[in-house]
Amino acid sequence: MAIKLYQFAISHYCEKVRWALDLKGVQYQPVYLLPGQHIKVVKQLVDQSSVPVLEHDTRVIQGSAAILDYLDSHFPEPPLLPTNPELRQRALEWERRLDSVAGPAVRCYCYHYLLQRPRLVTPMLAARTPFYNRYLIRLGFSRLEHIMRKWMKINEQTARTSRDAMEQMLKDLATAYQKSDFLVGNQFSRADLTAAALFAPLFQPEPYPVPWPAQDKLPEPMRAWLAQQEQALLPLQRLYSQHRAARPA
Ligand SMILES: N[C@@H](CCC(=O)N[C@@H](CS)C(=O)NCC(=O)O)C(=O)O
Repeated sequence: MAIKLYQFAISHYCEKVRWALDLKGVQYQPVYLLPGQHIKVVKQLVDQSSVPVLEHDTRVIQGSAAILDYLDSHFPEPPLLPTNPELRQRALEWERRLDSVAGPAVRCYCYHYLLQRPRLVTPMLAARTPFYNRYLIRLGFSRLEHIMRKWMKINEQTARTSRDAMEQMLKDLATAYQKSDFLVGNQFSRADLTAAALFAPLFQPEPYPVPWPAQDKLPEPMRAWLAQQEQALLPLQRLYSQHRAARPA
């Protein structure tokens, strides 16, 4: 049976898994879901509704870190972790911190501003799903915005705390990348992959399958803050261009 990845095109946790699959050259069938409509589909596979979810034969794995573990054990080349146990531990610690702090902060901050621009965010939310979903979203946009803000606790205050959390994390990453090309040891690992994938919405790389908005269309506070972060995002952009293999045709 083919490997299926249930996902949102826009989700940076899903991008983490897409990247790992592409890096390992694993062929898979992407199942792009529309936020909201995904619940019914995903809950047929697992109890919780969050994506990414990987289905392989009879196995269903939910959550980007668990999926990376699974991929490394079933498709070992190239490995996503160093062989040295201490370095492995350090890579996993980076990943845990990035998953729990950077992931939610990037999402909260970006949605806070993008939801103020329905025309920009609608094609991003509906990316890779049937074209009529764009009209569905536009028709029910205010309700969708309300649900998303309530569910993910997105408001002016949480956008500010998310911005501070991202700044701290980007400082720590910049310090690490000044010392070495990689977060752990002397090879690319899932720590680097996680950092670059979770911050990718801030530098909008080309292989990420959403129509990124032009910078000059973004709300001014977001545009100004992104301009300030340009330097700090460079090491992550470099990782992206050097290690993000394109999806096999
Ligand atoms: N820690 C999880 C986070 C996954 C997550 O937050 N997924 C979001 C999209 S970015 C989601 O599916 N939200 C909708 C839901 O939970 O139903 C992971 O690493 O996969």
